[in-house]
Amino acid sequence: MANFTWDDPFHLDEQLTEDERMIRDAARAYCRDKLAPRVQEMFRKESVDTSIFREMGELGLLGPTIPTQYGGAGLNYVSYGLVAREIEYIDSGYRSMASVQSSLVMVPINEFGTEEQKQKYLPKLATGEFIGCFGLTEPDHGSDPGSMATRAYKVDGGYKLKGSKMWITNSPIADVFVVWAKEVSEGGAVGQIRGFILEKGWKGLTAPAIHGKVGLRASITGEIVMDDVFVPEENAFPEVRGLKGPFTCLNSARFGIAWGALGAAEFCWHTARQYTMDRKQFGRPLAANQLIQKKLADMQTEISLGLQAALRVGRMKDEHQNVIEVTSLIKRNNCGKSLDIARMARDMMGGNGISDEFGVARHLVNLEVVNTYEGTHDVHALILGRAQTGIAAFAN
Ligand code: TGC
Ligand code: FAD
Repeated sequence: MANFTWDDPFHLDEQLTEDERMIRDAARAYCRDKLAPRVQEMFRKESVDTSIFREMGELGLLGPTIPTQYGGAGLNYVSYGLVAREIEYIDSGYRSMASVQSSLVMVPINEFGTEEQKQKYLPKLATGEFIGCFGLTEPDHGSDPGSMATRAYKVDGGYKLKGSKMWITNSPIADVFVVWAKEVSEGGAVGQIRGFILEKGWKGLTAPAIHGKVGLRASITGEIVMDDVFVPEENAFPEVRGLKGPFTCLNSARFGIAWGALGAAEFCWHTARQYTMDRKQFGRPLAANQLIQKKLADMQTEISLGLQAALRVGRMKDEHQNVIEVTSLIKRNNCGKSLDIARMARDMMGGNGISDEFGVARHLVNLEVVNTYEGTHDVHALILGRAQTGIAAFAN
């Protein structure tokens, strides 16, 4: 009879292929050896280390699902999820840097780009020579991107982009900007949402940083301000129209986040377990108390169930099944449960839980962000509510 493995009760490891395990192990070694030693300082100083993109690029961690002919690693979605989990075990900010590059910049260029766009941008994004960002959210339009105010005015030879994007991961350090705007015809009619690739240094394009974030401080966030930026026709995605464009990217990123958040939760669980076994109060380990063991059991249960669900969705994605709603289900549940777990772990560590030396409080504030971006916890509930009732509660 197989033994019970406390940190892998469903033997997830055995459900992976040898290649998937190898990729997971390579990502784990890099993250624990190279990323972990840097994170506390980066988080304290709210500073970003751009060399991380190159390091990840060398290991094939950027654009893992992108075909090898464009510099990607050509891996499956389960591998992408496993990598996200390893990165976020260290910090959600590092996973954000990687998932924006992979899912929100490389995926749309690969899915919707012309051959020239793919050749020009994907290989350099894969190595980390180019850093990418994705502009959908605006100051006045977050959960409701369909109401966006950014416009792409049709002009001779291309478009003039006017508007601003808010809360954009990587934007102050980005070389490549995937931006979504509503097309306006030469006659002035406002049309559908379209996607554009902008480059750093273009006239009228700026990306000021947003300072003072209390979470995700090891990842830089900024605005994208477009003051009549001329974008040549060859930098527009030719075919895709409407929200399907940006949402296709979000399907991939939300899937990665569902795995990543559990990586952060695992760190909190492992740390709280060790801490409560080592620390004695009332003459015995904290872990000897029933209340503590109940919390550890809750953490173990939610993480193990969440990982099984994420693996199942990964297999469905790799079989090209439609997983839009089920991606909302795991993004919402895994982020919400991970946030609960980080709060519980923080509490179990008493005053030390407040110190950034132990990493749990950092994960806690990071997970507040992760629970909000890529569709808030409640917005995903509304997506699922619509899918089971046929009634869209967010719209009239
Ligand atoms: P709705 O009527 O639902 O859909 C409009 C059109 O889009 C299509 N569609 C999808 N296509 C592909 N994948 C999906 N997941 C799709 N969801 C919808 C849909 O079929 C329809 O197509 P068509 O052809 O009929 O026009 O649109 P709505 O405006 O009613 O949407 C409402 C809602 C709540 C579902 C949606 O707006 C939403 O998901 N809001 C959340 C916004 C969001 O997630 N923003 C994320 C910004 S990026 C980010 O946060 C990056 S953080 C990065 C990091 O650091 O990791
Ligand atoms: P709002 O939409 O104003 O929502 C506020 C509250 O109202 C939430 O609780 C929400 O659930 C609730 N709410 C909204 N509508 C409804 C409704 N109909 N019914 C019930 N409740 C509702 N965006 C990008 O485009 N690219 C990025 O790279 C990016 N990176 C980010 C990085 C960070 C650090 C952060 C914080 C955000 C980032 N975002 C990015 C933006 C993120 O996607 C948005 O913050 C998120 O979608 C929520 O939008 P909002 O902040 O405008 O909140």
